[in-house]
Amino acid sequence: MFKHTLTTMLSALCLTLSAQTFTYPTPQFHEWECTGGTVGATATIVEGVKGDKAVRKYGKQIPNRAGGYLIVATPERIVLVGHDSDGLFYARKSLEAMQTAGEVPCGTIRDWPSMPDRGVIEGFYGNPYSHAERLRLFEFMGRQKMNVFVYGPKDDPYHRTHWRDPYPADDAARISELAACAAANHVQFVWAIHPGLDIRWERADSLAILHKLEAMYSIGVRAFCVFFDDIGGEGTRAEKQADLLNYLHQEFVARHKDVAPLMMCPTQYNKGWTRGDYLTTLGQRMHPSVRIMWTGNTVVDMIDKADMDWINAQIGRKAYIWLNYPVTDYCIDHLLMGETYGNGLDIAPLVSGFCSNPMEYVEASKVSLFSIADYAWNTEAYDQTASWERALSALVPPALHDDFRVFCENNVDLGPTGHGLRRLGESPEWAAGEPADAAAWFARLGQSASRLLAARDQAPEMIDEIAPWLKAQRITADRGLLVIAMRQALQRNDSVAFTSAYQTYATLTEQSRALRSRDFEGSIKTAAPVTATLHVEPWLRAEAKNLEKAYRTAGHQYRLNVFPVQLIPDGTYFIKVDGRYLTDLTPQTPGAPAKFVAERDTINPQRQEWTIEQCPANGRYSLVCNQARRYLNEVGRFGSNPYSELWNTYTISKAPNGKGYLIRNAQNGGTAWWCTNETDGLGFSPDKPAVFEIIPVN
Ligand code: LOG
Repeated sequence: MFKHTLTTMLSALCLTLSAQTFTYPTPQFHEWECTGGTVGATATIVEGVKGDKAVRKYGKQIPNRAGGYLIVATPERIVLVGHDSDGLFYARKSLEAMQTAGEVPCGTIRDWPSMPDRGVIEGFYGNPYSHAERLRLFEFMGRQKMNVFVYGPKDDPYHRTHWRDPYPADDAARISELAACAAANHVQFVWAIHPGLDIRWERADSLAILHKLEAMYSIGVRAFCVFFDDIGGEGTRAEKQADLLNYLHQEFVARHKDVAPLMMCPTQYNKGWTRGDYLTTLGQRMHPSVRIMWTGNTVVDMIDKADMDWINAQIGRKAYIWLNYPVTDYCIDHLLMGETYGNGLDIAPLVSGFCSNPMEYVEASKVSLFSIADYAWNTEAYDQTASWERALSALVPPALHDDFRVFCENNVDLGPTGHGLRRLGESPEWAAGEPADAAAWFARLGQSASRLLAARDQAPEMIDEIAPWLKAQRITADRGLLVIAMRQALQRNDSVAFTSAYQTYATLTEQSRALRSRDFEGSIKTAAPVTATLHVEPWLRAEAKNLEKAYRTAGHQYRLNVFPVQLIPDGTYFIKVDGRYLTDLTPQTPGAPAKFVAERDTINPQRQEWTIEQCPANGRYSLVCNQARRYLNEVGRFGSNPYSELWNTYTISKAPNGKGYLIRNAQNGGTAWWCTNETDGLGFSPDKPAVFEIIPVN
């Protein structure tokens, strides 16, 4: 009785702290049989859990799964029956969702979770969530039927760098409140410790961890995890990690009646990083109740059945998925607001849990978290688009829905990164190139950003987070309109209008580059928001450059100085160092190195002739040898992969003494200066550039 009252008080507390919720869409139930008609406004509600007298007659219909529930709705009565107290809670959440969506149809719902653990892992580098953000998140998770929150922010010192130290009293009180609020929302609060950076495998450190766990227990935490990710050296030893977890299992979990089985994140937490017998050692040596986390084939990956079969065989148990999506700590200039897709619909029986590591922007992350919750609850029936649509209507009021949709559609892809994940579907109207009415498209893009910024009060938490990206969106829209104005001016031969549009375009581009998201002093830096980077931004840059070229070609002389300096005009050149020519000596050999040769090649002069062009999209230069039209790649060879603007364009600058040029790899090709190597080929140096002559061939 007391427990019930306490829980009610806590959930009231959480509700008063919560953000506004909007039309909450009806979830996708496992079984829903509608019998026609709707439930009357004065219908009575009967509640119970399996075995309760009031609901005894429904016993056989209740799904026999932890967290499962039954709803029987007739015009006069709604019966909510949980398989257990979680199930009853979910029955209430489903009823609430149906009520906010409209009238409740009569019929029978049988529903249960596909995956046992479904949740969020605050495991990113960057600003940890604030206390209020976490309280709001737990309420959202309860509504979405997520049941696990793993607390492991990389930038909480008491989690990682100063793991041995106890939390100061204020922090401890907040964590205690978090654990209680999570519980009130049927979310298990899992506190993680990250000792691997400096752990010593000796008794003092085992005890230090044990004491820290006991301290967290004393403030109400009942579930624990040990992280060994992103470390090197001593901490990475599988047998030592396993022994530590076994020790904690025996000395801590087994001695408390109410502590959940342990979880751990291994050092080799993805297949790409798997070496030797690390995983099998963990699997064989560690107590079978310990759940082992796994991010997939790489750090950032979606998970399918073959992946699960592989890892489960290694560790002798079902892996607990740590999905690195929509986390952006490795691509902080982007927001990931698109559909959540790519995870197998057949893996539910193979996982022990499924948690998402989100962005440091908690509200923006909810678009994806909403869908991950849908996916983990009813995996087989998951529909990425329908779920995304439902998420949008749950997260902003109806009046903002269309504008928010435009925003989300234009923040989908994360661009090329070392982790390799890309996301399809951004700016859908641009998928096949410039849309028929690009001006209307840009106008709508700008208006929707302005309206959302002006509507801040209607969804303050969300709009405050995305405001820097909305500002970027507004500038992108204006730049788009200016590029179209340039095109029209050129058609009219109006050089004044053309150059002034260009200048405004250039100013806005600079303004956009100067935008910053909120400050952060920890392990990652402030984000410089970018938007619509998959189709629209490259189009803008290329189009502006092409129009400038067309303007020059048409013979306009007016204010040519407004255009960016092109150090090397597009053309054909010799590239020389110390009097030697850069040459394609072996044009038939794929991937052969370019060589420096002392003599002019008079038989095949094109072997030493290079087409140098400024890339209209990024202002850097590509270098292509005229012998076989092969481009030079970032390791000084003739590339055999498809040419890439990101990898295969170079920065060219004047040498400090004004004679000759320095050439440098850029962006994905790294930042190495070009020099020469011992085999007469191109070398690379972090600090000793060679000075090249770039001489026009004429
Ligand atoms: C970290 C994680 C980070 C994520 C994405 C794991 C297990 N650890 O490469 O804290 O948010 O990748 O950058 C990680 O994923 N390391």
